[in-house]
Amino acid sequence: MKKVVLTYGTFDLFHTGHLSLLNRLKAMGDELVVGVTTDEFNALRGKQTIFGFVDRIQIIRNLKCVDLAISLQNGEQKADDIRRYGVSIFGMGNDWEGRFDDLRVHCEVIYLPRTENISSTRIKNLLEGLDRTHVSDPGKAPEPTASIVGPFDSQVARKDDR
Ligand code: C2G
Repeated sequence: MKKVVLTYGTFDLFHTGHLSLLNRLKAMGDELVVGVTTDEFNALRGKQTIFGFVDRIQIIRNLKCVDLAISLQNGEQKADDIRRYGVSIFGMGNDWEGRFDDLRVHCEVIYLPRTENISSTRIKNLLEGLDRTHVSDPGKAPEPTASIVGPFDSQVARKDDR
């Protein structure tokens, strides 16, 4: 039987931390289903994104490691999604450690280590600190882009080499 893995996220300003998490989750099963938060759900939980839902889900849908992208419209749909897609493993980054343990009655729940030093918030903060000079000469920026990219795991590197 196919092993289906499920995860959820906002995935604003998609970055290598997101990619690493999705690749590691895909490697744990045969199919990866990813739920992307809608703009309405984000508004309810006080989260504002740079990119809207349509752009965020397009990026997720087009990733090699993603088999199906769905919307996450509220906090209550998780058990239904697990049933609907025949999910064996529900996985999130460990900033969510313990927060989804109630789903253990439906499937295995795992929390994977987050990639250090990169996040959508950090990118937003970096962009806020840039002015015209930095945009035309990024080397002069107070925090060069390279410094916000965390260690790229070997699995992602291998996929890129193919
Ligand atoms: N992530 C990661 N490493 C980073 C940044 C994020 O592994 N450096 C992981 C997070 O732990 C999360 C996933 O990437 O599992 C998506 O992160 P966000 O886009 O920040 O999503 P979030 O707002 O945490 O949405 O109901 C659950 C929410 O939908 C989760």
